[in-house]
Amino acid sequence: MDQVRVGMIGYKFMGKAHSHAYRDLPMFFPETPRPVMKAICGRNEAGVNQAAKQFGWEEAVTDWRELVRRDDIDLVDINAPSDAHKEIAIEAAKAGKHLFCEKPLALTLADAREMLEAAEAAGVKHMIGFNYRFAPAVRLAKKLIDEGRLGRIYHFRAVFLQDWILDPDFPLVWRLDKNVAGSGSHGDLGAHLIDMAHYLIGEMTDVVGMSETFIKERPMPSSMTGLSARGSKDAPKGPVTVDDATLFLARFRNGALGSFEATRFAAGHRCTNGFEINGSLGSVQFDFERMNELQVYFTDDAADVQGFRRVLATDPAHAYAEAWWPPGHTIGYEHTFIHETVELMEALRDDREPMPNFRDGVRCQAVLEAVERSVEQKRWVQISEM
Ligand code: SOE
Repeated sequence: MDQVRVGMIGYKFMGKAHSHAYRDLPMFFPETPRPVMKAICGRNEAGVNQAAKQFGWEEAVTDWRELVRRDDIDLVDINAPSDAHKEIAIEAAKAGKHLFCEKPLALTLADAREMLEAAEAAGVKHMIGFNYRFAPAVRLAKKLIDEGRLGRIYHFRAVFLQDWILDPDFPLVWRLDKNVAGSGSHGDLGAHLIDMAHYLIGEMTDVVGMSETFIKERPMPSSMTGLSARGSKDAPKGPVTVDDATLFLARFRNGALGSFEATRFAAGHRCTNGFEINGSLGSVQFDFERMNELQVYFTDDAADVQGFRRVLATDPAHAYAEAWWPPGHTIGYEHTFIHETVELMEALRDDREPMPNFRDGVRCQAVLEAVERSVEQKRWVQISEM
Protein backbone atom coordinates (compact mmCIF):
# COMPACT_ATOMS: atom_id res chain seq x y z
CA MET A 1 0.00 0.00 0.00
CA ASP A 2 1.59 3.27 -1.02
CA GLN A 3 -1.38 5.58 -0.60
CA VAL A 4 -4.50 6.00 1.54
CA ARG A 5 -7.52 7.83 0.12
CA VAL A 6 -9.07 10.09 2.77
CA GLY A 7 -12.58 11.50 3.16
CA MET A 8 -12.73 14.05 5.97
CA ILE A 9 -15.73 15.45 7.83
CA GLY A 10 -15.34 18.87 9.46
CA TYR A 11 -13.25 21.75 8.23
CA LYS A 12 -12.72 24.10 11.16
CA PHE A 13 -9.84 24.03 13.67
CA MET A 14 -9.13 20.29 13.69
CA GLY A 15 -10.07 19.96 10.01
CA LYS A 16 -7.36 22.44 9.21
CA ALA A 17 -4.81 20.73 11.48
CA HIS A 18 -5.49 17.34 9.86
CA SER A 19 -5.48 18.77 6.32
CA HIS A 20 -2.13 20.37 6.98
CA ALA A 21 -0.78 17.04 8.21
CA TYR A 22 -1.97 15.24 5.07
CA ARG A 23 -0.32 17.86 2.88
CA ASP A 24 3.05 18.06 4.61
CA LEU A 25 3.54 14.40 5.49
CA PRO A 26 4.83 13.20 2.08
CA MET A 27 7.51 15.88 1.96
CA PHE A 28 9.10 14.83 5.25
CA PHE A 29 8.14 11.14 5.51
CA PRO A 30 8.56 9.88 1.94
CA GLU A 31 8.63 6.21 3.01
CA THR A 32 5.20 6.49 4.66
CA PRO A 33 2.05 5.77 2.58
CA ARG A 34 0.82 8.99 1.09
CA PRO A 35 -2.57 10.37 2.19
CA VAL A 36 -4.64 11.36 -0.83
CA MET A 37 -6.98 14.24 0.02
CA LYS A 38 -10.04 13.02 -1.89
CA ALA A 39 -13.00 14.84 -0.35
CA ILE A 40 -13.81 17.15 2.54
CA CYS A 41 -17.34 17.39 3.91
CA GLY A 42 -19.22 20.09 5.82
CA ARG A 43 -22.78 21.30 6.28
CA ASN A 44 -22.19 24.78 4.91
CA GLU A 45 -21.60 24.55 1.17
CA ALA A 46 -19.80 27.86 0.77
CA GLY A 47 -17.65 27.18 3.84
CA VAL A 48 -16.62 23.69 2.77
CA ASN A 49 -15.92 24.80 -0.81
CA GLN A 50 -13.62 27.49 0.48
CA ALA A 51 -11.91 25.02 2.85
CA ALA A 52 -11.38 22.50 0.01
CA LYS A 53 -9.65 25.14 -2.09
CA GLN A 54 -7.62 26.58 0.74
CA PHE A 55 -6.49 23.25 2.24
CA GLY A 56 -5.97 21.41 -1.06
CA TRP A 57 -8.78 18.79 -1.19
CA GLU A 58 -9.83 17.39 -4.57
CA GLU A 59 -13.52 17.84 -3.84
CA ALA A 60 -15.97 19.45 -1.37
CA VAL A 61 -19.22 17.66 -0.43
CA THR A 62 -22.06 18.29 2.01
CA ASP A 63 -23.52 14.81 2.59
CA TRP A 64 -21.38 12.71 4.93
CA ARG A 65 -23.55 9.62 4.42
CA GLU A 66 -22.69 9.60 0.73
CA LEU A 67 -19.06 10.28 1.49
CA VAL A 68 -18.61 7.31 3.82
CA ARG A 69 -20.10 4.94 1.23
CA ARG A 70 -17.85 5.96 -1.65
CA ASP A 71 -15.63 3.28 -3.19
CA ASP A 72 -12.76 5.68 -3.69
CA ILE A 73 -12.35 6.37 0.08
CA ASP A 74 -10.26 4.12 2.38
CA LEU A 75 -10.23 6.21 5.55
CA VAL A 76 -12.91 8.43 7.12
CA ASP A 77 -11.48 11.22 9.27
CA ILE A 78 -14.01 12.68 11.75
CA ASN A 79 -13.37 16.25 12.91
CA ALA A 80 -16.99 17.33 13.37
CA PRO A 81 -18.16 18.45 16.85
CA SER A 82 -18.31 15.61 19.38
CA ASP A 83 -22.07 14.93 19.14
CA ALA A 84 -21.62 13.82 15.51
CA HIS A 85 -18.77 11.34 16.09
CA LYS A 86 -20.80 8.27 16.95
CA GLU A 87 -23.22 8.18 14.04
CA ILE A 88 -20.56 8.94 11.46
CA ALA A 89 -18.08 6.42 12.87
CA ILE A 90 -20.64 3.62 13.00
CA GLU A 91 -21.89 4.25 9.46
CA ALA A 92 -18.35 4.50 8.13
CA ALA A 93 -17.33 1.27 9.88
CA LYS A 94 -20.34 -0.51 8.38
CA ALA A 95 -19.20 0.72 4.97
CA GLY A 96 -15.80 -0.89 5.65
CA LYS A 97 -13.83 2.33 6.07
CA HIS A 98 -10.92 2.76 8.45
CA LEU A 99 -11.61 5.41 11.09
CA PHE A 100 -9.73 8.38 12.47
CA CYS A 101 -11.70 10.36 15.07
CA GLU A 102 -10.90 13.47 17.11
CA LYS A 103 -11.17 13.38 20.89
CA PRO A 104 -13.18 12.97 23.02
CA LEU A 105 -14.39 9.85 21.22
CA ALA A 106 -18.06 10.38 22.11
CA LEU A 107 -20.46 12.16 24.43
CA THR A 108 -20.76 9.17 26.77
CA LEU A 109 -18.94 5.99 27.69
CA ALA A 110 -21.82 3.90 26.32
CA ASP A 111 -21.53 5.66 22.95
CA ALA A 112 -17.75 5.27 22.91
CA ARG A 113 -18.12 1.54 23.56
CA GLU A 114 -20.64 1.24 20.72
CA MET A 115 -18.17 2.94 18.38
CA LEU A 116 -15.39 0.56 19.37
CA GLU A 117 -17.69 -2.45 18.94
CA ALA A 118 -18.78 -1.26 15.50
CA ALA A 119 -15.17 -0.82 14.39
CA GLU A 120 -14.18 -4.24 15.72
CA ALA A 121 -17.21 -5.96 14.21
CA ALA A 122 -16.39 -4.43 10.83
CA GLY A 123 -12.71 -5.37 11.15
CA VAL A 124 -11.56 -1.86 10.30
CA LYS A 125 -8.64 0.00 11.84
CA HIS A 126 -9.39 2.87 14.21
CA MET A 127 -7.40 5.73 15.65
CA ILE A 128 -8.19 8.61 18.03
CA GLY A 129 -6.53 12.02 17.85
CA PHE A 130 -4.62 12.35 21.08
CA ASN A 131 -1.95 14.36 19.31
CA TYR A 132 0.17 15.40 22.30
CA ARG A 133 1.53 11.86 22.62
CA PHE A 134 3.42 12.61 19.43
CA ALA A 135 5.67 15.42 20.68
CA PRO A 136 9.24 14.04 20.59
CA ALA A 137 9.81 15.31 24.16
CA VAL A 138 6.81 13.26 25.34
CA ARG A 139 8.25 10.21 23.56
CA LEU A 140 11.46 10.79 25.48
CA ALA A 141 9.55 10.84 28.79
CA LYS A 142 7.92 7.55 27.79
CA LYS A 143 11.28 6.01 26.89
CA LEU A 144 12.88 7.04 30.19
CA ILE A 145 9.96 5.52 32.12
CA ASP A 146 9.90 2.30 30.07
CA GLU A 147 13.66 1.83 30.42
CA GLY A 148 13.34 2.22 34.18
CA ARG A 149 15.52 5.31 34.22
CA LEU A 150 13.09 7.17 36.52
CA GLY A 151 12.77 4.11 38.77
CA ARG A 152 9.51 3.43 40.56
CA ILE A 153 6.93 6.09 39.64
CA TYR A 154 5.37 7.90 42.61
CA HIS A 155 3.64 10.96 41.15
CA PHE A 156 1.93 12.12 37.96
CA ARG A 157 0.93 15.79 38.23
CA ALA A 158 -0.84 17.25 35.21
CA VAL A 159 -2.46 20.54 34.24
CA PHE A 160 -4.16 21.80 31.11
CA LEU A 161 -4.72 25.52 31.56
CA GLN A 162 -6.37 27.89 29.11
CA ASP A 163 -8.08 31.28 29.45
CA TRP A 164 -10.08 31.83 26.27
CA ILE A 165 -13.49 32.09 27.99
CA LEU A 166 -12.37 34.24 30.91
CA ASP A 167 -14.45 37.15 29.57
CA PRO A 168 -18.06 36.64 30.80
CA ASP A 169 -19.24 38.09 27.47
CA PHE A 170 -17.47 35.40 25.48
CA PRO A 171 -20.37 33.79 23.57
CA LEU A 172 -22.08 30.50 24.18
CA VAL A 173 -20.20 28.51 21.49
CA TRP A 174 -20.82 24.77 20.94
CA ARG A 175 -17.97 23.81 23.25
CA LEU A 176 -20.08 25.21 26.13
CA ASP A 177 -23.15 23.14 25.26
CA LYS A 178 -23.30 19.72 26.93
CA ASN A 179 -25.52 18.28 24.20
CA VAL A 180 -22.88 18.97 21.57
CA ALA A 181 -19.59 18.79 23.48
CA GLY A 182 -20.42 16.23 26.21
CA SER A 183 -18.52 18.25 28.82
CA GLY A 184 -16.41 21.40 29.02
CA SER A 185 -12.80 21.67 30.12
CA HIS A 186 -13.06 18.11 31.38
CA GLY A 187 -13.65 16.41 28.01
CA ASP A 188 -11.80 18.96 25.93
CA LEU A 189 -8.62 19.39 27.99
CA GLY A 190 -8.83 16.79 30.76
CA ALA A 191 -9.20 14.09 28.08
CA HIS A 192 -5.69 14.90 26.84
CA LEU A 193 -4.29 14.64 30.38
CA ILE A 194 -6.03 11.34 31.01
CA ASP A 195 -4.68 9.91 27.78
CA MET A 196 -1.20 11.14 28.64
CA ALA A 197 -1.48 9.47 32.04
CA HIS A 198 -2.61 6.21 30.46
CA TYR A 199 0.24 6.38 27.96
CA LEU A 200 2.98 7.22 30.43
CA ILE A 201 1.89 5.70 33.74
CA GLY A 202 -0.86 3.14 33.06
CA GLU A 203 -4.36 2.35 34.28
CA MET A 204 -6.09 4.32 37.03
CA THR A 205 -8.13 2.48 39.66
CA ASP A 206 -9.99 5.21 41.60
CA VAL A 207 -10.77 8.89 41.11
CA VAL A 208 -12.30 11.74 43.11
CA GLY A 209 -13.12 15.06 41.52
CA MET A 210 -14.57 18.52 41.78
CA SER A 211 -15.94 20.75 39.14
CA GLU A 212 -17.28 24.29 38.68
CA THR A 213 -19.10 26.42 36.14
CA PHE A 214 -18.05 29.94 37.10
CA ILE A 215 -20.10 31.81 34.49
CA LYS A 216 -23.57 30.28 34.31
CA GLU A 217 -24.99 32.25 31.35
CA ARG A 218 -23.42 33.75 28.26
CA PRO A 219 -24.54 35.75 25.23
CA MET A 220 -25.70 33.70 22.26
CA PRO A 221 -23.06 33.61 19.50
CA SER A 222 -23.31 35.41 16.18
CA SER A 223 -21.77 33.60 13.22
CA MET A 224 -18.27 32.79 14.55
CA THR A 225 -18.18 29.82 16.86
CA GLY A 226 -14.47 29.07 17.26
CA LEU A 227 -12.02 29.80 20.04
CA SER A 228 -11.67 33.41 18.90
CA ALA A 229 -15.44 34.10 18.68
CA ARG A 230 -16.59 37.50 19.93
CA GLY A 231 -19.79 38.10 21.85
CA SER A 232 -22.07 41.06 22.13
CA LYS A 233 -23.04 42.09 25.67
CA ASP A 234 -26.52 42.92 24.41
CA ALA A 235 -27.25 39.56 22.79
CA PRO A 236 -29.81 37.37 24.59
CA LYS A 237 -28.18 34.94 27.01
CA GLY A 238 -28.33 31.17 27.30
CA PRO A 239 -27.17 28.72 30.00
CA VAL A 240 -23.66 27.25 30.05
CA THR A 241 -24.28 23.53 30.51
CA VAL A 242 -20.69 22.27 30.88
CA ASP A 243 -17.92 22.60 33.47
CA ASP A 244 -15.53 25.56 33.23
CA ALA A 245 -12.98 23.73 35.36
CA THR A 246 -12.62 20.15 36.62
CA LEU A 247 -9.96 18.87 38.99
CA PHE A 248 -9.44 15.33 40.18
CA LEU A 249 -7.14 13.00 42.07
CA ALA A 250 -6.41 9.46 40.97
CA ARG A 251 -4.73 6.30 42.14
CA PHE A 252 -2.90 4.25 39.52
CA ARG A 253 -2.76 0.47 39.45
CA ASN A 254 1.05 0.62 39.81
CA GLY A 255 0.71 2.52 43.10
CA ALA A 256 1.44 6.01 41.75
CA LEU A 257 -0.70 9.01 42.75
CA GLY A 258 -2.07 11.43 40.16
CA SER A 259 -3.49 14.95 40.20
CA PHE A 260 -5.25 16.54 37.23
CA GLU A 261 -6.49 20.09 36.63
CA ALA A 262 -8.30 21.23 33.48
CA THR A 263 -9.57 24.79 33.27
CA ARG A 264 -10.40 27.56 30.82
CA PHE A 265 -10.15 30.17 33.57
CA ALA A 266 -6.40 30.32 34.17
CA ALA A 267 -5.67 33.94 33.22
CA GLY A 268 -2.43 34.23 31.27
CA HIS A 269 -2.32 30.55 30.30
CA ARG A 270 -3.14 30.09 26.64
CA CYS A 271 -2.32 26.40 26.27
CA THR A 272 -0.31 25.21 29.28
CA ASN A 273 -0.58 21.48 28.84
CA GLY A 274 2.02 20.09 31.19
CA PHE A 275 2.96 17.25 33.47
CA GLU A 276 5.59 16.37 36.02
CA ILE A 277 6.50 12.80 36.89
CA ASN A 278 8.51 11.92 39.97
CA GLY A 279 10.15 8.53 40.31
CA SER A 280 12.60 6.95 42.73
CA LEU A 281 15.54 7.68 40.38
CA GLY A 282 14.50 10.99 38.89
CA SER A 283 11.85 13.29 37.49
CA VAL A 284 10.70 14.77 34.19
CA GLN A 285 8.72 17.93 33.45
CA PHE A 286 6.95 18.82 30.20
CA ASP A 287 5.11 22.00 29.21
CA PHE A 288 3.54 22.07 25.76
CA GLU A 289 4.24 25.80 25.40
CA ARG A 290 7.92 24.71 25.34
CA MET A 291 7.16 21.48 23.54
CA ASN A 292 10.64 20.82 22.17
CA GLU A 293 12.05 20.51 25.68
CA LEU A 294 11.93 17.95 28.45
CA GLN A 295 13.30 18.91 31.86
CA VAL A 296 15.07 15.88 33.28
CA TYR A 297 16.48 15.21 36.74
CA PHE A 298 18.43 12.12 37.79
CA THR A 299 19.21 11.32 41.44
CA ASP A 300 22.52 9.70 40.48
CA ASP A 301 24.03 12.84 38.94
CA ALA A 302 27.11 13.96 40.87
CA ALA A 303 26.08 16.01 43.90
CA ASP A 304 27.77 19.17 42.67
CA VAL A 305 25.85 19.27 39.36
CA GLN A 306 22.50 17.94 40.53
CA GLY A 307 19.48 19.79 39.20
CA PHE A 308 16.94 19.73 36.38
CA ARG A 309 18.57 19.83 32.95
CA ARG A 310 16.88 20.88 29.73
CA VAL A 311 16.98 18.25 26.99
CA LEU A 312 16.10 19.63 23.57
CA ALA A 313 14.36 16.78 21.74
CA THR A 314 15.50 17.83 18.27
CA ASP A 315 18.58 15.59 17.82
CA PRO A 316 18.31 12.42 15.71
CA ALA A 317 18.30 10.44 18.98
CA HIS A 318 14.68 11.56 19.47
CA ALA A 319 11.47 10.21 17.96
CA TYR A 320 10.55 11.72 14.58
CA ALA A 321 13.32 14.33 14.88
CA GLU A 322 15.49 13.05 12.04
CA ALA A 323 12.71 13.67 9.53
CA TRP A 324 12.72 17.38 10.29
CA TRP A 325 15.47 19.94 10.61
CA PRO A 326 19.05 19.95 11.91
CA PRO A 327 19.42 19.69 15.73
CA GLY A 328 18.15 22.76 17.57
CA HIS A 329 15.74 23.73 14.78
CA THR A 330 12.48 23.35 16.64
CA ILE A 331 9.06 22.05 15.60
CA GLY A 332 5.52 23.07 16.65
CA TYR A 333 1.89 22.13 17.36
CA GLU A 334 1.15 21.12 13.77
CA HIS A 335 3.96 18.57 13.79
CA THR A 336 2.19 16.51 16.46
CA PHE A 337 -0.63 16.00 13.93
CA ILE A 338 1.83 15.00 11.21
CA HIS A 339 3.41 12.43 13.53
CA GLU A 340 0.03 10.96 14.48
CA THR A 341 -0.83 10.73 10.79
CA VAL A 342 2.47 8.92 10.13
CA GLU A 343 1.47 6.40 12.81
CA LEU A 344 -1.94 5.93 11.19
CA MET A 345 -0.66 5.57 7.62
CA GLU A 346 2.04 3.10 8.68
CA ALA A 347 -0.39 1.06 10.78
CA LEU A 348 -2.69 0.76 7.77
CA ARG A 349 0.24 -0.30 5.58
CA ASP A 350 1.50 -2.83 8.14
CA ASP A 351 -1.97 -4.15 8.95
CA ARG A 352 -1.56 -3.45 12.69
CA GLU A 353 -3.53 -1.43 15.26
CA PRO A 354 -2.73 2.28 15.23
CA MET A 355 -1.89 3.78 18.63
CA PRO A 356 -3.79 5.43 20.23
CA ASN A 357 -7.02 3.84 19.03
CA PHE A 358 -10.70 3.64 20.02
CA ARG A 359 -9.79 1.38 22.93
CA ASP A 360 -7.76 4.28 24.34
CA GLY A 361 -10.74 6.53 23.59
CA VAL A 362 -13.00 4.22 25.61
CA ARG A 363 -10.48 4.02 28.51
CA CYS A 364 -10.32 7.80 28.56
CA GLN A 365 -14.10 8.13 28.46
CA ALA A 366 -14.42 5.74 31.41
CA VAL A 367 -12.19 7.99 33.51
CA LEU A 368 -14.03 11.14 32.33
CA GLU A 369 -17.33 9.61 33.38
CA ALA A 370 -16.00 8.22 36.65
CA VAL A 371 -14.87 11.75 37.58
CA GLU A 372 -18.30 13.14 36.65
CA ARG A 373 -19.95 10.50 38.85
CA SER A 374 -17.58 11.34 41.66
CA VAL A 375 -18.47 15.05 41.36
CA GLU A 376 -22.21 14.29 41.39
CA GLN A 377 -22.08 11.80 44.24
CA LYS A 378 -19.27 13.47 46.20
CA ARG A 379 -17.28 10.25 46.65
CA TRP A 380 -14.33 8.23 45.31
CA VAL A 381 -15.36 6.21 42.26
CA GLN A 382 -13.64 3.04 41.07
CA ILE A 383 -12.99 2.85 37.34
CA SER A 384 -14.14 -0.78 37.46
CA GLU A 385 -17.67 0.49 38.35
CA MET A 386 -17.97 2.08 34.95
C1 SOE B 1 -9.50 24.04 22.69
O1 SOE B 1 -9.70 24.06 24.04
C2 SOE B 1 -8.39 23.10 22.24
O2 SOE B 1 -8.14 23.39 20.92
C3 SOE B 1 -8.78 21.64 22.35
O3 SOE B 1 -9.98 21.35 21.71
C4 SOE B 1 -7.67 20.80 21.81
O4 SOE B 1 -7.97 19.44 21.90
C5 SOE B 1 -6.42 21.14 22.59
O5 SOE B 1 -5.38 20.49 21.97
C6 SOE B 1 -6.11 22.60 22.59
O6 SOE B 1 -7.23 23.33 22.98
